[in-house]
Amino acid sequence: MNELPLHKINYMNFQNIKIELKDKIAIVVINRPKQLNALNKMTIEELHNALSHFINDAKIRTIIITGSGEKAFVAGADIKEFADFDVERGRDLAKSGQEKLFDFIEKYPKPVIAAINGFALGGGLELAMACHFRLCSENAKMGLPEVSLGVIPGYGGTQRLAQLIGKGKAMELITTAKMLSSKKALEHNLVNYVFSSEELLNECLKLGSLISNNSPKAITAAIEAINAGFDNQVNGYEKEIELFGNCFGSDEFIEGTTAFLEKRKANF
Ligand code: DAK
Repeated sequence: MNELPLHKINYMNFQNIKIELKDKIAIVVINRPKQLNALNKMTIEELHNALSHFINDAKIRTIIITGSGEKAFVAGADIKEFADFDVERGRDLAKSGQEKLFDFIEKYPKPVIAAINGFALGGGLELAMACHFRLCSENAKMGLPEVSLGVIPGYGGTQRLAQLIGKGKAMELITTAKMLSSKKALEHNLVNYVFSSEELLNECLKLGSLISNNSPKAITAAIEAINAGFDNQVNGYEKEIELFGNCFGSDEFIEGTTAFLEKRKANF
C-alpha cells in the first residue's frame, strides 16, 4: 500500500483488520496477506464491528475497504474454513454472512468504497460488489470462481454481479469461473476507475474528500433512494419522493441553502 501520512489508531483489538484514519475517512485494511486476505468468520465479524462503530462516529464520512499487500484485495472466502460444511451449515452461514456484512455494507448510511488492489475473487468480489462503488489497480483480477469448487456465490454474488454488469455477462463469468482483468472490469462497469497500484488509495481518498464536503444526511438519503430502485419490494420513485421531502426538515438543508445564498462554503 502507498506510504501515506496516516494516523494509525487502534480502535479495538482487531486481529485480521487494521484501521487507519485520514481526515474524515476510515481506511479498513483486511490484513491476512499470507492467505491473500481470505475472508474467514473472524474477519467478517471484525469488519462488521468496525463498520458498526463508524456509523455513530460523526467525524467519519467515508469508509474505504482494501486489502493488505499488493497482491490481493480478498482472494475469496477462506476455503480451509468452509471445506467441511454440510447443507445446513452452508445455508445458515450464507444467511448470517449476508446480513452481517454484505447487506449491511450495501445499506450502510455512509459511502463505502472498495479499493481493489489485486485479486478479488469469490467472497472477495462479493464484498467489493456490496460496497457502493469500486476502484481498482491495474493488476487487479476479478471473478466468481465458486462453481470450480462445487458451490455457487453465497454472499449475494449471483444477484449483485447481474445488477452491475448485466445478466448475460454475469451468467458467462459465473459459469466459466474466469477472471476479468482491470481493463475488462472497467469496460463492464464493474469498477468506476482503474489506477496504478501506487495511485489507487490516493485516488480513493480524493473521492472521499469530495464526499466529506457534502451533507451527510443527504448522502445517507441518496444511498437509500438509489438502493430502493434495486429492491423488488419497494417503489424507488416513491421512496425518492419521501426521502426528498424529508431533506427539507434537516438542519443540513438549512445550512446548505443558507451557505449558497451567503456565498460561502457550507459547513456540514
Ligand atoms: N482461502 C484460503 N487460503 C487461500 C485462499 C482462499 N480463498 N486463496 C489463497 N489462499 C492461500 C493459499 O492457500 C496460499 O497459502 P499457503 O499454501 O502458502 O499456505 C496463499 O494464500 C498464497 O496463495 P497461492 O500460493 O495460491 O498464490 P498464487 O499466486 O499461486 O495464486 C490465486 C493466487 C488467487 C490465483 C490462488 O491463490 C487462488 O486461486 N486462490 C483461491 C481463489 C478462490 O477460489 N477463492 C475462493 C472462491 S469461492 C459461503 C459463502 C460464500 C463463499 C463460501 C462459503 N458460506 C456462506 C458458507 C464463497 C466462496 C468463495 O469465495
